Amino acid sequence: MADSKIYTASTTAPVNIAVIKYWGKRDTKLNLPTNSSLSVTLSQSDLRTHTSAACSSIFTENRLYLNREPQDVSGARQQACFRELRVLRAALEAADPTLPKLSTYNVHIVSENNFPTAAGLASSAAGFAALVRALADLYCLQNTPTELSRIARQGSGSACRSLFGGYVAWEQGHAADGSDSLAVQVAPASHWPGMRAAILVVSAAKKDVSSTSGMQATVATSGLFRHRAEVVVPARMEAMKAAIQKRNFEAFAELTMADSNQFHAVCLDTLPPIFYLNDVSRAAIRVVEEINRVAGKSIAAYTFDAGPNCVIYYEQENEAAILGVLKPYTSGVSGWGDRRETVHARIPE
Ligand code: 2P0
Repeated sequence: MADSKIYTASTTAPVNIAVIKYWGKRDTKLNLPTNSSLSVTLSQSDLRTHTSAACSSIFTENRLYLNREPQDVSGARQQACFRELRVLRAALEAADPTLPKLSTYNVHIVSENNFPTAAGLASSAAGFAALVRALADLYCLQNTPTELSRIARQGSGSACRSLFGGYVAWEQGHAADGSDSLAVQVAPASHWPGMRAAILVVSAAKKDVSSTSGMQATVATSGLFRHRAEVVVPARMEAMKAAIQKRNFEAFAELTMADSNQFHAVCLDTLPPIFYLNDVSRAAIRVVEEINRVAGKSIAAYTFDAGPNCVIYYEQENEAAILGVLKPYTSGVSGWGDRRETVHARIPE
């Protein structure tokens, strides 16, 4: 009898915010980076994508909805994820002929972000991580998160880091087929229970220059970029891993701020120059620099991705002091989740 059952799986994937930034590809099809990167995964309750996947022999086409809007599933990134996951499922079906042939069915996917999409808050990272995790669950795959990171990376580079919680390195790898360009957990969130992140939402608008096109313009035109990828980042990756292992916040903060600043310097060194920071972003930098000057050491660290929104890392013991200083710049600071790991704060335009 024909199998007309609808198989389903649901999952969530969190946003990650890099403290050593990915910017530049050596292979644009496989999303192979020119340097390794390292991120902190934010609390699932704060910024995340929720994704449900279904497949059935009665579905006549693949479909994907993001925030209730139909999306194009014919793109190379989506197709790469579908193809790779189907290959893994087909191998299970070949080993056990009693399994339903899900690898031959079309899929329907429904995703919702609980934060602004494409505003420099790592929406593609959570989005592709959730897509890969949901399909892996639907297909009952037993692959490790590192194995799945090879697939999520092909959806969006930074997505490979969102398959883990805590502190995550994406090791750039050197193989031409990308088989060693994978994410690994450096430490779980529980390793540093006092770590917090506040997000100052400067703007929820979609960014002007996408990361994908911006980083390739940088690779093509920036001289500073080569020095960053070849000399600066390899040393910083090691220093950052050591800072995390030792829970050395000062070292963590100084590396984080330096790497954000160099990433934006490389953007400015691109032709035509790319501006992701705005006046409010620069005001946030000055506030954090002032907090650290008054404290006599780095107790807060700013970082900015491909957009003007500011993420500030700090330790719980300094929360009152830091959020108190930020308060004039924010409205509606609220606690999120049980660990109060992330605070959304809005800086007026
Ligand atoms: C990062 N960003 O490490 C850096 C810092 C933005 C600034 O990863 O083309 O959306 O999909 O591989 O992953 C943004 O780039 O780019 C990014 P694609 P992605 O988080």
